[in-house]
Amino acid sequence: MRRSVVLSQWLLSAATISLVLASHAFAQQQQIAPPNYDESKVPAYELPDPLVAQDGQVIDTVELWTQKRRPEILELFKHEMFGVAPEADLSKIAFEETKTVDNALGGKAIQKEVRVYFDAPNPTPCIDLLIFIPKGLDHPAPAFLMPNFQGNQTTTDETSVTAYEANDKARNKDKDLESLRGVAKSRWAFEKIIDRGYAIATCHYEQIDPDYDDGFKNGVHPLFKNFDINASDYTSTIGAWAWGLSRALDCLETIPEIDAKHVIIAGHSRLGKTALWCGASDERFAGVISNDSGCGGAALSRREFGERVDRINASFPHWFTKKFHEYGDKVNELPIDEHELIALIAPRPVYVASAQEDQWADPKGEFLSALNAEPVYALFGLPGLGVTEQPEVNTPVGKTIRYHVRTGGHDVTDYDWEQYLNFADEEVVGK
Ligand code: GTR
Repeated sequence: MRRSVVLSQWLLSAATISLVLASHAFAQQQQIAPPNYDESKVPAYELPDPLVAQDGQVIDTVELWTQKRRPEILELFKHEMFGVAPEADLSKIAFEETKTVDNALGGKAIQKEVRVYFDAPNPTPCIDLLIFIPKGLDHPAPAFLMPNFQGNQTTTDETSVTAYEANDKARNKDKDLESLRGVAKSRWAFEKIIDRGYAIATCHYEQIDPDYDDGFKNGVHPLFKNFDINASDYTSTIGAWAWGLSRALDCLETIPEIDAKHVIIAGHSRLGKTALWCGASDERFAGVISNDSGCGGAALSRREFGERVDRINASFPHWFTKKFHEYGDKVNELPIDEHELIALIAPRPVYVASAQEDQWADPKGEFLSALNAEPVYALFGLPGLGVTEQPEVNTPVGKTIRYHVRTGGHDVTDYDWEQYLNFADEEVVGK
């Protein structure tokens, strides 16, 4: 009798404690501070040194960087932020050319559409790559690979571009996707890109993994043999998008008109975060462009300016690992920061771009990441930004590491493309 009273009292207090803990966690979740846009309120911080190994060894040669410190930092980014590299059966990747148009973009380009199957012979998951290749070149074309947000048909008015068909698991399955033709065309300077002698490939990012927290069921995750929902470092959705884009590069490698040794991975916003991780982890990419990637991309987490780690994890729980959720209120304990994500790209060229009105993405934090990646490029004898203060608007700076902040808001504009094409010419293709 007495024992059961004690037991029920214990159960009651255990229930009370868990209720209190649960409501505390709930309260904490609700207590995400409003974003800070005041430079004077940026906390003091010390960045992890990319050139000091975890055992304290100073990294002062390319060999030490490549053999020791780079692998360490890469592992940290996997375990803390983006998740482990997927183990998938690459023999099930297959490509099918679904369309070729010989005179696209006013006759300047060949348009190809290639379906990349991730689990052949199963029809899904797959991505539909839209590729424009300049005509009349006497060499394979260097290329940009840049995923899109709403489907290939949104990137252009060209009616030859097949409208993306949402499968039944897609978020936008009920939308009239044909009606979206051309809605994002201002972000895709296709003619300019073709005129400068570059190919461009794009696909809808949610064909790789739908962009919502679905318990990692509806995209490519079920194909990853090492995916463990209970692991703190499971492959996140950004990790999955990056993996899918590497498969798109596998496909580009099979197209003779494309110079696959000169493919630049580019992305805007959440896809800028993805481009950085994709380029950092897949060294086949010859260059990387981060357009307004912000928190979890180029912006330093420790500045806690604009969008912060606690907020991004609350809004987009699937983007990063479970482990990354632990750092919301203690970013100073992160063993990495975003300058090291850029450093992982060295010695390959990288472009970090910001927009003046895009304070949510912390333009200054994006600049400071690029700046603090310089010591690693310097090990290779490579230059960097050439300035120590964020430049004036519309004033691109740098060699190998480039940066600009343009006027305007969170977007990809012709101005941005102009700079990316110069970067591609001068840094990637080396014309
Ligand atoms: C925002 C998010 C940003 C950025 C952006 C986008 O809502 O807070 O980190 O990724 O979305 O991808 O457009």
